[in-house]
Amino acid sequence: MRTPNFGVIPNLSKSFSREFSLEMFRRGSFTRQFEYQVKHAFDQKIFQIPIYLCIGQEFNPAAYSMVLKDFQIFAQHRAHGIYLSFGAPPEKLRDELMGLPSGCSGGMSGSNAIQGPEINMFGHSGLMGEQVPISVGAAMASNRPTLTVCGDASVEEDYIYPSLGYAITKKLPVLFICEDNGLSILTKVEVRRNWSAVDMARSLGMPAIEITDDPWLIAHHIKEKKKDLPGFINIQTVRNLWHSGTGTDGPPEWDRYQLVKNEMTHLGLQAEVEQIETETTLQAEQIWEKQLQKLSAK
Ligand SMILES: Cc1ncc(C[n+]2csc(CCOP(=O)(O)OP(=O)(O)O)c2C)c(N)n1
Ligand SMILES: [Mg+2]
Repeated sequence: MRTPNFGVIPNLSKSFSREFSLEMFRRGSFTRQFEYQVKHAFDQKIFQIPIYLCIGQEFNPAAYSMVLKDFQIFAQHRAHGIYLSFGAPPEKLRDELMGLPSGCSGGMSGSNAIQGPEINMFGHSGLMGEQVPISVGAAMASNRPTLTVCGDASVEEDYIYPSLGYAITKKLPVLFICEDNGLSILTKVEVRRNWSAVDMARSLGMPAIEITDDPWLIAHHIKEKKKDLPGFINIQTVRNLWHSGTGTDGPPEWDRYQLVKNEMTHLGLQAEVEQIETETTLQAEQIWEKQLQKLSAK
């Protein structure tokens, strides 16, 4: 069952330092504001490529980035938040979306195949789930800790099962995360399958858990899992906008952004949250304004 409380541990946020919560909030908030700028530019027809926004899911990568250091990263098409949270240059993502040679993939990939060498983030080809076997191969070749993120639909691809099986057989240092927004474009997960990704991973002997997208909960479980990899986490999360583009089909199942703000208030950090929101909004606006002004001056 999908719920914003799946697996929640009461008062967990209190076990993290104030600095941790503030920095995690800053990362999620900046991603959200950056994505709003992308939406704005797209709606103004500044560029007309397919875009895959992560609004609603922005605290997942914020949480990963707080607890994973020096991991190589393999993600799929909805990866702006991973790129930004781990600290790759936002200007290069902006330029990528605008098709400029200064973009993170030389302006050739657009939104769905971004890479960030600065954070060891590898690009994606657009073939759903291909990052999973590739990441397993990369982990085997390098023995480097590896973060592999896929969606609830890409986890259904037939190359995922043997990849997870190989990773557990060879004890490869891979953390697999399935960002389960319950949707493959528009098709709901319950229409597509009657099995769970966690059961699939467990059937191979892979330690696996299912949780909601509370960022403290994610950080807590990643901290545990990374001590003994490989491991698998299925995160129930909510995509607020369309699969591709900026539209919406109505209110989201739950509003994680607001729930996180409520939790920050419980932690006594309301004033800091307001300040961070002001700062990240301004930061994202300035990043986009600069390039848009340059373009209009041409
Ligand atoms: C092998 C393959 N089949 C189909 C597609 C078309 N396609 C692109 S994204 C997508 C849905 C992806 O869903 P999910 O993995 O859950 O990620 P989400 O978009 O929900 O974040 C589909 C069907 C594709 N890119 N590759
Ligand atoms: Mg999905």
